[in-house]
Amino acid sequence: MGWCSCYKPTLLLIIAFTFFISQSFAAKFSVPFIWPLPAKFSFGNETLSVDPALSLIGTGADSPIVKAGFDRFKGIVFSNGYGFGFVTTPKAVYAVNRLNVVVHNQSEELQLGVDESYNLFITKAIGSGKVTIEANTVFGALRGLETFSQLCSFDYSTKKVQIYKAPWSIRDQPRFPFRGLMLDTSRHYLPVNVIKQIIESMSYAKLNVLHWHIVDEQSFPLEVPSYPNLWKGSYTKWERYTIEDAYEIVNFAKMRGINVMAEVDVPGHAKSWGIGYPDVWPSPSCKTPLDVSKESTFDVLSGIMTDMRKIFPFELFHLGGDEVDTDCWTSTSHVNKWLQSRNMTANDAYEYFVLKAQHMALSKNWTPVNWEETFNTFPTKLHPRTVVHNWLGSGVCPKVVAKGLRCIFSNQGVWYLDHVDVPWDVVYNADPLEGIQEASEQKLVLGGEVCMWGEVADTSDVQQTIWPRAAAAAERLWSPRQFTTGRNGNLTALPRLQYFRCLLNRRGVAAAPVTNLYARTPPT
Ligand code: CP6
Repeated sequence: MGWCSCYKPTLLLIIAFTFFISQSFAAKFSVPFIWPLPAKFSFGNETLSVDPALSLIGTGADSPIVKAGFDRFKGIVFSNGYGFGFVTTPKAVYAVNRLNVVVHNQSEELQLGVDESYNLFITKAIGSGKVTIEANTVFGALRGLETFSQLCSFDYSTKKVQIYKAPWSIRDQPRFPFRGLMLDTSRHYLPVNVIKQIIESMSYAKLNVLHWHIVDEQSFPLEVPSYPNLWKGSYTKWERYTIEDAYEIVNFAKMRGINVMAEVDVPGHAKSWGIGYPDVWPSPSCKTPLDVSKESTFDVLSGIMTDMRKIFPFELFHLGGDEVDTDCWTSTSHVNKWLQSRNMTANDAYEYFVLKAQHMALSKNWTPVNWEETFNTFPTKLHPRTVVHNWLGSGVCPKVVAKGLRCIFSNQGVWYLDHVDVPWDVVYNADPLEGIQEASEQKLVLGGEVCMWGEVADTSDVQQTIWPRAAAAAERLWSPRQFTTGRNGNLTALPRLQYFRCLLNRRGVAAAPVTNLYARTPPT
């Protein structure tokens, strides 16, 4: 039996026995096959069939975003044989013919903290069924559609799409507003269509931020009209993103309720800028970090940001600031002279660069995000609106929020997907609120992000490196903590994640098996 046929859809019954010295304790609970698990759910014992001619009604039908989401839903759910017309014979009778989507606020503004809550009611009326999705925003409606799609499964004996265990009542909302996945298109170029496929798969797991680490030292693939030689730093002239490509990616993501957070990592990780503009290097023999002593370096940065601001409407913009080795600054004579004339140490200059970049981003009405080294090196100097992005271990977010700044959790030991030896449950059991007790401080943790660094993966294997482990983080970031922690989480997550991984496979996503047994110590 293959991995993908092990589990009957819809419901998992867990019976756990824990034996103590003189007493036995039994816990019994049922959990639906919905990933990530909704905040509140209840269900019954009826089976309802769904009409392949299902129509969308309600105020949601007025929204192009909801309508497009509904069409994607139908493409996924009714993918079994309907093109041949077997099932849509006039004799076939379906319980559910219409989907009523009620959206209270039609605004299509997608920003951090957008209301993604929804209610999903699947009821059995006399002789028929009724499905209602109710949401405050079109993006909440999309989340409800995703959940609905996971409750619909093709039944091979009746050749109908069925909803089991109706009536359903689901009231759902995310635990964190920022649920990210990072892609790195500098170490390996990823074609636009591949990025779109990854965005599409993110929507299945209700992830809502694509962190696009576009540029790094190895290549500069993005078109920047103000500095047209920058993308000469791409690997080849075919491994590039035009402005139109970037716009297309942002729009494709928005249609799925996903924001794109672009990154320009400065002053380290920027060597590729110098292929087109060698002046940004301290010298031709010492190329990183960017030359802090020249105003022209900041002109290039400003030009990049001005052009990118037109394509990236998300309020967060990532300025990097990680792994800055200042040796080239002190060893290059004109830069060293500049430091001395200003009575600055190399670390002062690192701070100067980061703060200048922050100021630029703020003046363009962006909120700056920086990797944690900036906070570790000059914690009190960062702008108060800064979002600190953790990666070095798990210690920094508690310190960041204690100082009143906001934090994103990406501990490299657990949430770096390029570390292929980290098993799914280590990803699953990490929690962004670890070590943070105060409610006021917990609110400053925006959420977390899994990072798919590009040194070790390209188009050939990026999806199976991301999935299913990114889904483990996605449930951590969406579902209530008590569902995912302790005995309940440990007992139900594995079979449900195996089911979700198969769902990804059915939808064409090359998700790997959940358990990489080679990463385990063998049983004794
Ligand atoms: N590139 C950039 C990287 C990494 C970082 N920044 C990185 C460092 C260590 C590991 C994985 C990735 N490749 N720009 C750190 C944020 Cl283990």
